[in-house]
Amino acid sequence: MTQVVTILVGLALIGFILWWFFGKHEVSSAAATVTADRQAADVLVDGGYKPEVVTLKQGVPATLRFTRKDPSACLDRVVFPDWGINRPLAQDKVEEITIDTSKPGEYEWACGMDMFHGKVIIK
Ligand SMILES: [Cu+2]
Repeated sequence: MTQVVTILVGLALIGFILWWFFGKHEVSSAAATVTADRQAADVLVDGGYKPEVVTLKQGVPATLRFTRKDPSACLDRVVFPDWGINRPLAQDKVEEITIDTSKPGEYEWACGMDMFHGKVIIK
């Protein structure tokens, strides 16, 4: 009997880990909306970044629209170290950041203190 319970608890735990991993991944990733010769994606800044991963098409001019809802000073800047971008985010305002999509790759962004992270994937 004890063994059965142990196995059930183990399976439940594995299920939970899979759900956590898969669910989180699914929620936090998004592709940009491509219209004619431009693409854009919205990122909500509220206790982190939603989505955390934005996929962009290579060669199509791109804009990321950051909207900060979070009142904490922690998230009041967004930094893209690869492109030398360091932009203040005013609360409840949309900050548009133009992204150079000429080179494919993965480019991380972070808050001003490097605590919260997001990523742009260009392909
Ligand atoms: Cu921070």
